[in-house]
Amino acid sequence: MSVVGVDFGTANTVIAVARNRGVDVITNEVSNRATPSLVGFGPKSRYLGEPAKTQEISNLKNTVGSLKRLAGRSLSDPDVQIEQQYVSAPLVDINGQVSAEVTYMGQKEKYTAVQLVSMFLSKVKATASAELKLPVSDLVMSVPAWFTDIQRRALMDAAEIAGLKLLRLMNDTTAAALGYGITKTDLPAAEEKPRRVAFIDIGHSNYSCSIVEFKKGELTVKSTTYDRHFGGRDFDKALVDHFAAEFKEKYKIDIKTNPKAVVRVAAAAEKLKKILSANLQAPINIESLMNDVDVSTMMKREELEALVEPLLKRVHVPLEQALLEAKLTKDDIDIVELVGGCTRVPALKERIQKFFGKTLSFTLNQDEAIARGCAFSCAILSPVFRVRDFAIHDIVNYPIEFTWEKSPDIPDEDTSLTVFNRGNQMPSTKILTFYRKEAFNLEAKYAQPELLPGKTNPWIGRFSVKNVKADSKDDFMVCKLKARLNLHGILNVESGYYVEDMEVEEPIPEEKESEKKEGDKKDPDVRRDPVVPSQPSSEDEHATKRPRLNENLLTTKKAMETDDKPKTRKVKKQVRKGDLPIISGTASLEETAKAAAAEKELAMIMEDKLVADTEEKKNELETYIYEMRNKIDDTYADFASDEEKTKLKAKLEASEDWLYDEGEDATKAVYIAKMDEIRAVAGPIVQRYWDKVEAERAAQKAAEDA
Ligand code: ATP
Ligand code: K
Ligand code: MG
Repeated sequence: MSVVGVDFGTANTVIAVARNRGVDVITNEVSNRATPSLVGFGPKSRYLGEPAKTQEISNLKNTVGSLKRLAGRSLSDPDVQIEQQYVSAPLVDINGQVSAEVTYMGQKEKYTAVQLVSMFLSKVKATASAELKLPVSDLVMSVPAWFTDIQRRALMDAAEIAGLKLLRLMNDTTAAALGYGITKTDLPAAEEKPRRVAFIDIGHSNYSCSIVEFKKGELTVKSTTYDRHFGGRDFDKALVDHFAAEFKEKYKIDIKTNPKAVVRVAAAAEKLKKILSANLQAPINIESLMNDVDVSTMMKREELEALVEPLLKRVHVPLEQALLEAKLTKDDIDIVELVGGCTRVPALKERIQKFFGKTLSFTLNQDEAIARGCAFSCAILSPVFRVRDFAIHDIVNYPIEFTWEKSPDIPDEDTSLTVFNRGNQMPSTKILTFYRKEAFNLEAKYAQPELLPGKTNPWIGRFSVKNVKADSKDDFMVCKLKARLNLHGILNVESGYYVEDMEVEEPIPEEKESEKKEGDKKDPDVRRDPVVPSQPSSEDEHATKRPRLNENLLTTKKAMETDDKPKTRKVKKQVRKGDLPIISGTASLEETAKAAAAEKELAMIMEDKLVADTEEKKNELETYIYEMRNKIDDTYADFASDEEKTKLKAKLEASEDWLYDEGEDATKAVYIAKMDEIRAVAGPIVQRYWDKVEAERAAQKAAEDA
């Protein structure tokens, strides 16, 4: 079984795998340690990753990037309109989901962002599988901490469609923190002051900061803040705008009227930007940019910094907010760790360093830290690896509330409750208690829509609780619902049950008075306040353990612990009497839709494979023709009669002519057949040659043995 971690970036995706000796980042088919997060469509097959990048400029209309930022969004969202500036294929709508319209195999097709992500993840799967020489299924993938429920569900669906099992969607900076902590042997002990590290990730589109406390064997995220539109691409765009104006004046060309020219300038601008991270000035030259005009100019680092000054002015904002929410000051931060490609920009480093007033740390590989953290997380969650236990306490970024219809029987009942607050621990389970006499519905939604990206709909899900009825005395059924913000940061009402008050005998606890009080508090006067979030988050499972169910387990365990006959007492307890079925409606795809998409994806994979195999057979044939032509008058010259030589040469020539004419675009079977035709002529000659080689070898061995 495979253990894989994936940093699915806006620009680049990095894949790490856990193997016996540790965690390694793997290379793709062209030996790169990062793969462009791009999907392209061609006349015969798709281009996934590297080939999509190679084809990009000649195939702009059919190439889609920004994949992760599109998944789970709607076309009308202003954020998606921003994204369209960076995506060369036209974005369209399918049933409320942003999609791209492309030409694939000569047909106009529309694919949802979820499908596009699953196409890319198929490629990730193939890359990892080729490297590991194993089928790949389990993985952990990272997302920006600000991703909402619907975005996270979209990525889960995409992974499933690609035949992957996502064990955890992990926040980017938390993954970096795990990679940092799990390899450190000098973390403070439980009773010591924790080590506090600020992790700052600035990538292609996105900037996040997490303040994390480390102790031996655990990390606790204290705060995570972000600027959702801050990254390398903003630098590139500032440069493109600058050069567009310069070229207009200097060369009288308007690149903004020519999409291909814009993309070429953007690619050159990105290169220039990288050079300016290490040099004070650099040239930019593009041949025949448009209208046969060659362009050439210089830029100084300080000029670039002036161009992005509006961005640089915002650097401190997430940092300040992170400290505020963690209730810490700059002096409390022991270490500032930078990750993400854009943190190589000297102006950003300077501003961050100045903000914290301390030397920055780069102990993590900036490009690989997040993928490595994900691979460690996958190893922790996977049964195949034994990993040092490391608990991960992440936090809730958006408060979530439940709302419900007022019960006709409880006139003064509230109809909403915020159950998860920003800064609460995540994952976490809360038990909600309702008093009802009939089936009821509740809805979950984000309590503060203004915190959400763009114009995200705050709705999360609708949950219908069935089989609820009054008891024989026409009294309320006590319904308990388990609301869980899970390892992925996705909310579900996972199960429901009902309880009855019963008198049970239980041992009198000798110690832990405080715990007893907590327990007593758990069920206050519920008639007035029908929804009681119980289970303090400190009791919740953490990442290193399998989901562990609580409350009820606790009671049964106590009831069973009667072996050593401790003193007991009679107490009134709520005892679980039966299950309540729950029907959930969420933003996840329906099973049937997912299955249909998975089937479609599989068919496209087969199509791609057939095209690749055909190409391979064609190349084999071409190589074989050249090889035979060279060898027939050389290596094989003494093993063929003149007549045979003439016949083979004629066959080779005919085959070559065919290959460059009608054979240019044949099927796999036809290439194989052509190869067999030549082999039929060449076979006896080659055989004679090998017989001779073998005879010589045998003779030599006999001489040696004698
Ligand atoms: P995101 O995290 O925003 O989704 P990502 O993970 O794909 O995106 P990274 O791979 O961390 O992003 O970083 C890519 C960005 O870093 C690109 O904009 C790239 O141009 C920029 N970058 C890489 N190296 C340098 C450098 N030496 N100087 C300046 N910028 C750089
Ligand atoms: K990345
Ligand atoms: Mg990134």
